Amino acid sequence: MSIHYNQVGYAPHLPKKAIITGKGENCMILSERGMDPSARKAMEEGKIAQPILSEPYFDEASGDTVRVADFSALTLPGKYYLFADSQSAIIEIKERPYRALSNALVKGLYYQRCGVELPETYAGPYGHPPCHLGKATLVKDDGELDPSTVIECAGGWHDAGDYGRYIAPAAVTVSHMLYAYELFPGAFKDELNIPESGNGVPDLLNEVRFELEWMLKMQRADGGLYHKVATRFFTGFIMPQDDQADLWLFRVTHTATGAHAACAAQASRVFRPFDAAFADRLLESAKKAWAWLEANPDFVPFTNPPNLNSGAYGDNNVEDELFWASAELYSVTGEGAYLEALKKRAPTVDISQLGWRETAGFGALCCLFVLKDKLDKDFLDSLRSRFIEGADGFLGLAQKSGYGTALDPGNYIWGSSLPILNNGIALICAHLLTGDLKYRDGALSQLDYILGLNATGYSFVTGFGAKPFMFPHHRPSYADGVDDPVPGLVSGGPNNRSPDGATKNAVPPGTPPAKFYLDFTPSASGNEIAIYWNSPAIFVAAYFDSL
Ligand code: 9MR
Ligand code: ZN
Repeated sequence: MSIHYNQVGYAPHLPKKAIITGKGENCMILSERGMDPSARKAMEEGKIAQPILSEPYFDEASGDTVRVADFSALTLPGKYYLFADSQSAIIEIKERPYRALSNALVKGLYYQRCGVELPETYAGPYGHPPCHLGKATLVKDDGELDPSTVIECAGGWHDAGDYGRYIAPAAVTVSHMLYAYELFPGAFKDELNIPESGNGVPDLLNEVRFELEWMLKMQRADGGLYHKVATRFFTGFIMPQDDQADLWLFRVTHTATGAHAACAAQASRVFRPFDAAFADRLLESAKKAWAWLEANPDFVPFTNPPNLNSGAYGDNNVEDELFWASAELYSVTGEGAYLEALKKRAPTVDISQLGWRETAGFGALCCLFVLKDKLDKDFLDSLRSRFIEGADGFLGLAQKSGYGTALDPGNYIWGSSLPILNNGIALICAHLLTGDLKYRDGALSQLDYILGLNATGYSFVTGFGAKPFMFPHHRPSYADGVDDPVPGLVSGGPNNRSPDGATKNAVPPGTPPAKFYLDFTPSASGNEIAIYWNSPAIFVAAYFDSL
């Protein structure tokens, strides 16, 4: 029997629920010592709502029989005991519970910065000297080096628990963050304590620019984007500055070039009011990337050359990147050729996806929010109804799940946090488009999930909640000599579909999908962190912070 709840806290005016896996006997809310005096008084007077307990329900993904304890009626800020079946959990209701979280998730990316020192002033005990400053040499498809191409490409964020830097995932990370900024700018202030803080630009944008400057370096003169830069093999669990192996550069790919074209065009739109020269550079770069794609219409998917093992980020379809790029480029240029490309591909792509592989959802956000007054009504109406249909599907998944999780039980893949949070983004956008609260509430359950309301009972954000995961598959967290992991990082989460050897050995066979998780460092398949797991969490947390 256990109680699962949002360990970071509940906002007074939003729905509140916890999950109880026992019978829920004597389910009640009691005052806690930290309670706000007005809440204590209200409780003494018997005015505070008690949870409404649902009937038992079998949750397929976890194998748990669960009851929902709904205490939405309780709105007074304070700390409380939620009590059931002789167990208790301390829940907190407070104003703006997700402010610190949303900031920390952006700061989490600061800690991933490569090619620069992270001084103690900004990084505290997690600082380190600069890393990966060497030039990168192109590797050919047969795995041999080509010394005729050597480039300087320092900067950007380490992708994940490894030290590779990859363009396609970088682009979607940036875009999640930029859409969060474009849709609710009020959530982002200048308070992250990063080197650029105080420069008059919101810190979210300062952090994003660090990645964009690196992406610009990864563009070849003809406009194509190199797929990635990494050492030949994943290094051991050492600090980044100790990773001295040569850097290898991987060939220009369609998917990297398409994702970059889209992301750079969007960034030019967002940065224009702050820095017109930077916006011009971004737009130039986006147009060049698009021109490369036009000049190279034969799509060649990327696979890793032999005898090396950094992340592949293989993707067999570039249509979604092209759709996305055409939307962003049309929004900043108004040129007919981009509109034509946008309309041509719109019917063929899955506009509900916002992942590193399937990206057409970003193009849909551009059409539905940025271009809404510039596209014809029929086109927009059809896109809008398809988008809402997708969100209805995600809401259906959440309603079928005992924990309210918007994921099919058969879909606990590597990085399950990504589809869960992306579905949260789609639900938020459906709410913004329709005003219907059912979508907002469905999205909130995805934030609850990440913060502990899930079958594992862990908060999947380092440093947040009563029981945060402690042992990410993250080289600096392991090697830095600090007990606590680097804060503000999101775990990939349960994955029974493609467990690595270490995880398979450690998790009993037959463990249900939503529990196929171990908080231990070797688990690359279930407990790594990644920049594009932080970024959708930034979107969702910042949205609920902005309400
Ligand atoms: O997030 C990626 C996931 O969708 C894939 O299934 C997995 C295996 O190919 O790779 C994940 O990405 C990893 C990347 O390849 C290398 N850096 C760490 C990433 C997160 O685990
Ligand atoms: Zn580095």
